[in-house]
Amino acid sequence: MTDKQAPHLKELLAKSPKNWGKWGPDDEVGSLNYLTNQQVLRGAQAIKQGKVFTLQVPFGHPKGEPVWPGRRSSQRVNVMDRGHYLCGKGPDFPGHLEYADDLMILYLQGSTQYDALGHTWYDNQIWNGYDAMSTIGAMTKASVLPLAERGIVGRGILLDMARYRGKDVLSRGETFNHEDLMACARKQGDEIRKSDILVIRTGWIGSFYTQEPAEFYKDFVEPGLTYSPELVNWFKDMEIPNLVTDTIANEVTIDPVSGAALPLHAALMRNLGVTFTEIALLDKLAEDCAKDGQCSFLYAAAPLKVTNGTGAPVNPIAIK
Ligand code: UVW
Repeated sequence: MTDKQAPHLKELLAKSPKNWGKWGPDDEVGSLNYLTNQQVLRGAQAIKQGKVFTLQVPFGHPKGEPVWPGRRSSQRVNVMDRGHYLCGKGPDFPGHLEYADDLMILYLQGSTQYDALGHTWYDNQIWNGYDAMSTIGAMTKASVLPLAERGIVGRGILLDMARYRGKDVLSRGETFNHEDLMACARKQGDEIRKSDILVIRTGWIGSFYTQEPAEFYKDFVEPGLTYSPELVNWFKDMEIPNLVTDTIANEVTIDPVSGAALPLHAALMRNLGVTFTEIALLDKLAEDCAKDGQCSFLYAAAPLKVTNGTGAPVNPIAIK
């Protein structure tokens, strides 16, 4: 993953814009501030048919969950069930009510999830300029909790980049930029509007379920958005609050121009406060949008309230 030629993000992003301080010195939700009451109502106006789509990958699928290399799928253990009662070990409640219980161990970044704004950084500072020392032991600044407490609701727009390029799945390392997103929206008969929640489909996460893990993870370079100063300025000017994709890391893994890994985590999340929703499953929503021509919807999501969490699982909902 290390590319000795890649510049330090401090140099690459030396002139890149920042929203630090824009919402005060204590802000921990960044560009979610753009999702005002008016934006929620604008999202509600996108509901035309009452169709509901849930966008989370399932926990406990026989193949596990698609995860960033080095992380592991969740583990669920049944710790109470009928068997406990059969061998006389179940608690005997007055009235003889019985129950089943599960315990789960999971990476908070290991399924469909919101990254906390402090999840990635460079140069010892996280979102809003907080010291990266605040990540040690527990994320005491810009954790996922403030995002979870606020909730994320607005107008979502699906940008089906795979279908736009005539493919089921974009190729390893295939890139696109904001111009491509706008062209895709136009081809779908819509347009990206200010403060829209961008929901970008590449087909990548869907492909996890149709091939062997060795093939999926081989030469791991996901397709996705690629860094340029113009793209970052566009996100800033468009006041984009939230980037949702069906990839593990929301951007091409290695920027083919600079050689840096995940520079948009730095330029968008750390510097502009754009929230990232990763590992969404968008195939059913995309199929329906292609059929009925409606690619905008009310997007609503609330990650789990994990105090000091670096991220948290979520099951976003799109209502068309
Ligand atoms: C990393 O943390 C490397 O990526 P992600 O944001 O996908 O969890």
